[in-house]
Amino acid sequence: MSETAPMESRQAKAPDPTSAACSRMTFPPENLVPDPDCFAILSTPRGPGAIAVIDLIGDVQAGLARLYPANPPSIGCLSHRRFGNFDDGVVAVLTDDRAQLCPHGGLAVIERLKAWLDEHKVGWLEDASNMDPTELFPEAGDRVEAYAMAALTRAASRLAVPLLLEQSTIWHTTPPSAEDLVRSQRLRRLLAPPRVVVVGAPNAGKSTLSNVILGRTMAITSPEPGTTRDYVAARVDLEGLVVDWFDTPGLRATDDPIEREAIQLARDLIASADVVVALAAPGTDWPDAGKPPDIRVMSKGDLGGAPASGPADCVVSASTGEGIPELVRRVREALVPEADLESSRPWIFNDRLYSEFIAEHPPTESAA
Ligand SMILES: Nc1nc2c(ncn2[C@@H]2O[C@H](COP(=O)(O)OP(=O)(O)O)[C@@H](O)[C@H]2O)c(=O)[nH]1
Ligand SMILES: [Mg+2]
Repeated sequence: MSETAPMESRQAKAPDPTSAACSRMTFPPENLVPDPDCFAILSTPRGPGAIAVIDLIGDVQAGLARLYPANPPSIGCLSHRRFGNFDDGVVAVLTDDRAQLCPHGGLAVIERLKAWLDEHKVGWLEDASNMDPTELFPEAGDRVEAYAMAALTRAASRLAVPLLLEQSTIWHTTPPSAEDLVRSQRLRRLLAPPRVVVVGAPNAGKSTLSNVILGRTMAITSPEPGTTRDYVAARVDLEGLVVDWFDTPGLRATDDPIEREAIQLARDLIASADVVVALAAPGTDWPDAGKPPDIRVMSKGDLGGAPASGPADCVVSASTGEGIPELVRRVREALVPEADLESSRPWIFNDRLYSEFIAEHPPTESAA
């Protein structure tokens, strides 16, 4: 890659000093150590990856001059650079207060990079959630877009992407109001994965069903009741909605102290669940989950019959795959209804943004 290739995108717009966004800008951000003049923020998720993106903010030119004293990269340039003696990658200087370092991804490289930045007095912001998104995304056209871009970097579900991209337009044409709060809260499940907890008696088929939904072996299944001794969790994409899926030990009375503790953990999990899926095999009872389940599923549908104590919402067979797409659809609908996704009303995806909006646009007497 050329040392002097011009930047093609992400050029910051000239700040409008009269805009609300400008008047609220603070640097360094509150609650953060103000010593260094330049800070780094990891903008890609912490974990293995091909490339990581680290944003530099503050007096970026001063920071880069310390990192590359012989030939500091200049504004508007993309260049291929060494990071200390441990990695190489791309440095993009967007403006005098904004640059990006793109080393190889992975925890070891990031840890080395952190130490290298520290040696050169570039601060590390562990948590960027206190920061004003207009500082992190100077290319955003307005505050709603800046907040939406910040949310996009963390959103778990791909269904969040089109919704976040249209919020700036929607907020301007249809101001958000209290009537949008409940739907907005459900839609936040697209940002942070909600919890789906599967409960049922031992041998109901919870682990077999969970394995089919996850497409891999997450829990040992066996005809021996009590095989799953602790709950097991995995993150799974249910056709665009990412959830944390929990398989639990069978709920039953037991004298085994370890199993009792595991069942108590499962009960705590049920209390914190966004959706509880109760499973009962043909001829068996629904489990006592401590609260009414959101979806009642008869398992082992290939065996025929019906649950002993009341009808099921749907029937699945982990053996034949029957009913699994319908169960996935029901879980999705219970968490984020299709109507929420299709709504053309604003999504209040961030509380701070909404508070600022209300402060600037107080409800009028007639609307109140
Ligand atoms: N016929 C049939 N058997 C199943 C089905 N799902 C699970 N089983 C069997 O039921 C037993 C208990 O299953 P498991 O998933 O370990 O139950 P758990 O205790 O609820 O986790 C195992 O022998 C499974 O092979 C199914 O859909 N059809
Ligand atoms: Mg099990």
